[in-house]
Amino acid sequence: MDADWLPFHPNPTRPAYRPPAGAVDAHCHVFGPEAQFPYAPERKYTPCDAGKDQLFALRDFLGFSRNVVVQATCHGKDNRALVDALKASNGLARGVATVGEEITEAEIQALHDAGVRGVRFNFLKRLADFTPHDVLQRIAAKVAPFGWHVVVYFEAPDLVELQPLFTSLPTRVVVDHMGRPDVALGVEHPQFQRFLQWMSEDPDVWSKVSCPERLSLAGPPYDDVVPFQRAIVECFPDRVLWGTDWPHPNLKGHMADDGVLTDQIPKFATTEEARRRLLIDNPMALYWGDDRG
Ligand code: 0GY
Repeated sequence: MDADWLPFHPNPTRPAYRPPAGAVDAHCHVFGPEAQFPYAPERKYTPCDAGKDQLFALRDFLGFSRNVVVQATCHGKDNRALVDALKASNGLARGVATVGEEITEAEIQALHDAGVRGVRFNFLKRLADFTPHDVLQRIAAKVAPFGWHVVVYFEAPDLVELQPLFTSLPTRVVVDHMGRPDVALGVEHPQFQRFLQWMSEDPDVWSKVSCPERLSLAGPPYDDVVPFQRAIVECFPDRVLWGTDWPHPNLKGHMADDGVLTDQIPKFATTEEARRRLLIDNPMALYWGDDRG
C-alpha cells in the first residue's frame, strides 16, 4: 500500500508565540519507521514514516518541553513504536496505547513502566473497525486500577449514541479534537452545545482543543475554529489539553504547518494563566502526576 496522504510539513514556520517553559504537546504520533516497526495489516491508511527523532526535533524547534504520543490506528494494537519513543525520551514523553481485552496485568504494567498512561478508543469508521461496547468496558476496567484514562475519538453527530458508553467508563475520558464539531454549524448550534453540556455535567470529561486543520473550512490560520476552542478553554480551563497532531495523518488538500498551529494558541487561550493550565498544569497532572509523589 502506498502512502495515500500528504507528507508532514518539511519546513514549519518558527512560531512567533513561544510556549512557556515546560509546555507539553499533548497529541502527536510516531509512525514507524516501517522497516523497524511495520504498520498493522488491518490499517485503513499507510502513513509516511515519522519517527521519534523527527518528533523530538520538532518539539525543540517549536519550543515545547514534552510530548504525549498517541497510538494511531495504522499501528493497530502493536505499541512497539510508541514504547520505543517513550523509552528514548528521557522521561519527556508519555503515551496513550491501543490494546485489546486480552491484555494481561503484566503487559499493562510493562506499558505503564514505559510511560503509557491511557488507552485510546477510536470510533471513526474510516479509521477503525467496530468494537463492541462491552469489550471497551472490559478494557477500561482493566486499565483503571493503573490510574489510566481513556482517550476517545469520535465525530460530533455520534456523541448522542456514544455518551452512555462514555459515562459508564470507570476512568477519566479525554476527547480528541473537541469531538470534531461541524464548524459550519457554529458554536451556538445544539450539536456543539450538547458537547459543552456534557462537559459541564461530567467532571471526568476532558477535551483536547486540537486539530483546527481537520475542522476548518477557511484554512490556515484556522480562525473559524477559534470560537470552538475558546469556548471550551474558557468554560473548562482545568480540563483542556492541546497538541500539534504531528505528523497529521490523513490530511488531504493542505499540510498543516506546526508553527502556524502553535501561533494559534494565544487566540483561544487568551491569558497567561489559561495558557499555563492548558500547556503545563493540565497535561502534567494527567500524564506526569504520579511522578510528583
Ligand atoms: C489524529 C487523527 C486522525 C487519525 C488517527 O488513529 C488515527 O489513525 O487518529 C484522523 O485521520 O483524523 O488524531 O491523528
